[in-house]
Amino acid sequence: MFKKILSTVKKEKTQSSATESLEQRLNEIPDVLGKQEIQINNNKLLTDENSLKGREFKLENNQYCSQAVNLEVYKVEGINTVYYLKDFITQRDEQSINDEIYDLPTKTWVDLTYSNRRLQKWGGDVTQKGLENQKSLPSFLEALSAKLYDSKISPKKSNHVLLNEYQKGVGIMPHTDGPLYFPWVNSISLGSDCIFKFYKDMQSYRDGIEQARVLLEKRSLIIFTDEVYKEYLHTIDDLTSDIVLLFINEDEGSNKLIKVVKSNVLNFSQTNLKKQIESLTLDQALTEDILFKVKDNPDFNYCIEIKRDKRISLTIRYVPECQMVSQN
Ligand SMILES: O=C(O)CCC(=O)C(=O)O
Repeated sequence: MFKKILSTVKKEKTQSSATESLEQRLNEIPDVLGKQEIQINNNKLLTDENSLKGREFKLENNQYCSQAVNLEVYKVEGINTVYYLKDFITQRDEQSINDEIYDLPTKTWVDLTYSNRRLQKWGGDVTQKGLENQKSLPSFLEALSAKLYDSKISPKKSNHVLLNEYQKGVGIMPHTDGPLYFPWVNSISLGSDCIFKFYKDMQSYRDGIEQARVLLEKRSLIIFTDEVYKEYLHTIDDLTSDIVLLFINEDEGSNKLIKVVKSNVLNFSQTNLKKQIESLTLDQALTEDILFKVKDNPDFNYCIEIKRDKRISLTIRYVPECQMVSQN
């Protein structure tokens, strides 16, 4: 088990399979977002509007509903304009949203030919001219868009959602979301945790110099905006598990509750994982194979392996509507 983790760590250092196939993927897709949109349009995404009518969807109330949310509280330390909100939706909501997604007519899924990932696009077509063929969102997505706007988390009422379904082991290549969206992404994770990485540019990605690593737990919301939206690339590696590295103060003793001093994921202190780990003693965590020793690393002495599962992300954004061109 330990050997396996070490080899995963090594694999991560060499940037894994995402890098191996990157050149090939980039040659295939000069403009990632553009290609994605073309792919969708070519598939003539036909939504059975009638099947969506009359469905009412209500989210459960939680801490993000009662009053205006002060986003600064959720800022990820160490990178500007990235915010992490754990448990943005409840477990029951996660299940109901999942049910809604798989109740949708199957023709709403678009298989991406260049990736083992499929997606649904809701709200209309994102074009150079803005949002065309605008359609209202299905009730469950409208409820999420409203929750983000009503809680003052999102400055715009989102009108567009990309729903990505990742099988275990599948990620997304490094990309920016491009200039067609308002530069503010709300992304909700369902079904699985994963590590989300930011790179300053493609050269940094090629050189393996990452800017930030953020753990996205299921039911969480990540927001990125401004410079990080416009300039940085974001990506999820094609891995079946993610490794979170930790530095734990061993002087505390092995039968005292764990205290994590630092981690390689910037938002560690904001996660449920921190709570879970720090409710255990070092002895417990080691004997239960929750924590593993890391050798020969001056910065981190333990790690956790988080197995991936099938994951769905909801990328909820605002696209400015088409400008009306005067006929005169
Ligand atoms: O799965 C995610 O969280 C990210 C999705 C994404 O990057 C995108 O839709 O552009």
